[in-house]
This record gives sequence, C-alpha cells and structure tokens, in this order.
Amino acid sequence: MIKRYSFSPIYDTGAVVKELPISKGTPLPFALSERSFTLQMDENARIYGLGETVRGINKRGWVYESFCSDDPFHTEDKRSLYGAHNFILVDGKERFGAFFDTPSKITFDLGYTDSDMIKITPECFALELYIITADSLKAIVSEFRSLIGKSYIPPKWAFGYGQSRWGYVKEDDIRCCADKYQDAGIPIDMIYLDIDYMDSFKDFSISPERFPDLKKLCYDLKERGIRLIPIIDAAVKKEEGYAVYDEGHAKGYFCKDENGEDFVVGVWPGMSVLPDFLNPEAAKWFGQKYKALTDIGIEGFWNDMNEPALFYSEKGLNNAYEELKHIDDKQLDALSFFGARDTLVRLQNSDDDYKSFYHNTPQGRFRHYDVHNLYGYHMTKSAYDALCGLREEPPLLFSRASYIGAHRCGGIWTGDNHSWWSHILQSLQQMPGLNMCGFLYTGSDIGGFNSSCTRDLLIRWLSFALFTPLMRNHAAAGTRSQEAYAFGDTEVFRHIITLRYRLIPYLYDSFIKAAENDEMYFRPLCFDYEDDEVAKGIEDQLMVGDRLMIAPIYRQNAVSRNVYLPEDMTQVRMHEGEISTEELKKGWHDVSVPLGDVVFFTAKPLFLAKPAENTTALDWDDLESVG
Ligand code: MIG
Repeated sequence: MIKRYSFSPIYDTGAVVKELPISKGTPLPFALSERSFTLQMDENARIYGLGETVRGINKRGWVYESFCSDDPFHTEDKRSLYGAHNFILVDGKERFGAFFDTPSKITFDLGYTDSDMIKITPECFALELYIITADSLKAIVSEFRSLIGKSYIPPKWAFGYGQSRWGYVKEDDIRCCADKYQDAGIPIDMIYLDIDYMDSFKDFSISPERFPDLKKLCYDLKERGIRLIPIIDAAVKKEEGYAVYDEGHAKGYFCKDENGEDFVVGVWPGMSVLPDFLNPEAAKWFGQKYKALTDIGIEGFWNDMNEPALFYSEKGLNNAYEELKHIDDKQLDALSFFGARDTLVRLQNSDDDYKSFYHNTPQGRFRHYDVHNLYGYHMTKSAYDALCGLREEPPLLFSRASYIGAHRCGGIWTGDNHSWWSHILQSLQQMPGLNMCGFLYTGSDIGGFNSSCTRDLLIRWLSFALFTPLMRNHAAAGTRSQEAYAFGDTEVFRHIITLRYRLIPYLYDSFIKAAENDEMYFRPLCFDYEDDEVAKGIEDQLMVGDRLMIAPIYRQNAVSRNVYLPEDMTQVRMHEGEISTEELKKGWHDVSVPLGDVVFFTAKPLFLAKPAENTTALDWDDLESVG
C-alpha cells in the first residue's frame, strides 16, 4: 500500500507516474521535529536503499546527503555521489519504504548522530512523501517501483562487453583496440569514445584531424560486430560560429544569471553555457542534436558532467583573481600559499554558482540550487525522448548524474571510482540500492577509473562485473593501460569475458523480468531468505536474477573466501574455460577460487549459451543446462 503525504511541494519532479490522493488521517511512521522527520529505531533495524552511495548494503550508521556531486574520490567519508535517490527501506519492528520526493538537498542521518535515530532533513521543507508498506521486502520495493514507472530496457547488444578509455585520441587508437581484442579472441561489442573524439570538446562535433571519417569507422567496426558509443557532456562551448551555441543562445535555451544573461561556466571546452534541460523546448532542441551522430550510424551514448559539474564560473573566477592579487607583491608564506590554493579549489562545484543561475520551466522560474538534483535526469530524458524518435530501436543510454525518474530513460554508471580492491566491494554494495530505485542498467568502471590497475585486480573485477548489466572497462587519462590485452597473457581474460557471453541469455532474461515486473535484478540475500538470520548480515554476496548467487573475491592475494549458502546449491566453477559443478549444502563453506577461476552458485538449473565473439554471433537458443 502506498500513502502520499504532501508538504506543500514547490516543484513536481516527475519521479512519480501514479496519481494518488493525499492520505488523510493516517499517521506518519516518522515524528516531525524542527523540520526533520525522525524515527527511533530498534536495535536490530536495518535500512536499505539510497541508490548510489558509499558504504554497506545496510545503510545504517552513516549520514548521506542527496546532492548530485562530481566527486572523484569515493571514500567512506563521502555523503554524496552523482545520484540523488531518496528512497529508504526500513526493516525493523516497523517495516516500510519511504520516498522523499524533492528536487533539492536532503540529508539522511541514519543512526550517525544518534545510533538509534533516523533523522531526515530536507533543506527546503516542501516535498511529497510516499510511505510504502507490504508484506515482504521485495513486495515493498515492487510497490515503490510501480509508483515510479518502468525501468529503461537497453538493446540486447548492450549486454555485451565494452572497452572505454579517456585517451583514445585518434581513429587509430580505436582500430587498434578492436584489433587487439579480436586477435586475442576476446569477445567485445562496444568501444566507447570519450571527449577526445570531439573538436575542442564541443558537443556534437568531431575532430577533423584525429577522427577524419567517423562514419566509416563506425561502419567498419559494426561489420566486425562492434558499436561505437560516444560521450556527450552537459555544457556547451560558448563560441560564436558554433551552431549549437549560436542557436541555443538566440533561442534563450541556456540557463540564465539573475540579470537574464547566459550564465557562463568553465568546463572542458573552456567558457561554456548550460542547456536548460528543465525547459522542455530547450530539452527537445538539444535532444535533436544527437541526430548529427545517429545519422552516421551511432546507436548509443553516455552522458557526462551533468550534475552539472562546474570547474569554475566566469563570475567566481573574476572574484578569485581579485582575491589573489594581494600575493603579487609579497613573499608567499605557507598560510597565503594554502589560502591561494583553496581560493581556486573552492571554485569547483560551488554552492555560490549553483545559486547564481536559473531555469525557465513550465512550473515557473527556478533557481538552480533549489532544483539541482533534477539536472542530470532531464539531460538523460532529453536524449532518450529524442533518440526514441530518431531511431526505431531503443538507444543504449546511460548517465552519470541522476534522480529517480531517470531510471525510465537510461542506465547509470557509478562514475570515477579508483583501481582499488575496496571498490570491487563498493560496486557490489551499490547494486541492490540502485535496483530498488529503478536503476537496473548499471555497472562500475571495471578495473577502476582513477589510478593504475594491476592484472590481478582486473581479473577479480571482471569476475564480479561479468554479472552487471553494464559491463564496461574504463580508465582515466594518464593511467596505465588496462584493456584485457594489456597485461601479457590474454587467455584468462578471454575465458572470463567468454563466460559473460555464455551467461547473457540468463542475464538478459533476468533483466527483462526485473524491468517488466518492477523487481530487483540484484538482491541482498535476506530479500530472498527473509527468515534466515545469517543472510541478514551478508554484505558481500548477492542474488542475481531468480536462481543465481555470486560471492566474488575482492581482496588482494585472496585465493579463497567464505561463502554462505542460504539453501543447498550447486557450485558452478569456470576453470580455463571449462565448467564443472559440485553440490553444496546450506551453510558456510570455505571456497577456493584461484586467480582466473570464476565461481558462482545456483539454486535451480541454469542455461548457458555456446561461446560467441559478440552478441550478434550469439546463439540465444542453443543452450546447455548446468546445475
Ligand atoms: O572531468 O570525459 O566520469 O568517465 O572519462 C572528467 C572525461 C570528465 C568524467 C567521467 C569519466 C570521463 C571523464 N569525465
């Protein structure tokens, strides 16, 4: 059952697709105190949800802030990442889901200040609150999902493996990547283009020197079963003569400052402007621009920098220059050195800037800061709506920033993680929360984005990520190469990625069922085994689809781990490409997983396809049963 409580919302976010009457006379599970929602928890209560956040599957014990943030250090002390996913599921003596639908900042103190108290504080006390009850954790999630509408379904080929790298700067880098994968016999379906393909980082432009014939490149690769997936950034270079800028400026489609002038920010292209995605006309106009790329055969995109990430604003930069003037004429002591440095660092993603520009929406003119969490969502929606009209097939589309609602238009990737062992586990722990909030097509940068990857880390990361719908290896410019061919002997990588392809019919089928029935593709064990006390404490295993369980290795040098089986299961092992099985009893097992083996568990028979070099070559009907 869903109850709606309305606290004079000022903006309809579009997250919810069902019209519900306002609930009268039913008390809230929360108490209202000083503009916060509070709840005393019993000792054993657990809290799930919140989508893309750091720390465990059970979110209790930390404080989170929904405010879409471009932060490339996903450490345990962070309160915000790129998404704003305001759904929690409280599982204690009271059991319910709660969705706080507000476009601005909201804080979830989940037993952080006081270990027994939940305290939820919206910065602007104007919101819709939905309380969801049902007789199981899974049923609460499904009720909630029916409230927010069906999840995006990508094309089948998007379940293949993809390679990305910030730093493939020319056509030859892309061809070389394709050759090396195919020469090594490693399956691949997608190669991603980062901002390097653009001319001066201008959206919808192509560098004539470095990518002289992208149409031909796209065609040649498609002949080999590989699709090119370019990036599109939120900000548009401010440059007269650049049609996207000229048109948008003339039509008033960019966000404005308080005087009605285009608000100018510095991002990759240098001085830039921000398309007003909350203005449907502007969104529609920007969406049509993707045609420049679909016309040459592109079928998918990733949208970046749409928190929106701002390096600085013209206004902030001018103020900073003023502040820095005084260091000209005197020697720089330690304090003024750090002061000067901070003056520049503070410019990035500053609240001051977020408070200095405006959106022209059908619901009125809104200060960006007050609707901040909707920007990435509306960028994704603009692309999705346009792409569905431009082509017959649905696009592959995923975004960095998001709000609930965006799950209907695309997937998300979890942004700039690191090549750290802890980030394999972090990624696993993010998946169920994202699924609860509707985001099913998700995955992390395999091998880690920032800092340099190692062979063993990549092997273990792939062994987990072969189960994530979005399976993409991606790395930052300047880091060591981490393609599956970059570490010498490629056999082990071929076996692991081939196993992904053998599993695709099962994974795809599970995904479609989850999307169509408002279910989770990844679930914590206790969602399936509610009465199992041990399952409640398991934070490093997940259920995948209706019959599979994973328990990946995520520690350096580990060659075995403890695995909890909530019932008798078949252990499936892939060793050098060969599959073997073993029946195991319910309970704890010390499972040996030498580097390169992939081990998972299944409660019911599972069907594997024959190995294939890409999804086009995959025979979806010729399946063999294991388990
Ligand atoms: O400021 O386009 O998260 O995946 O490679 C960095 C360059 C901008 C951030 C994205 C990352 C991408 C990078 N981008």
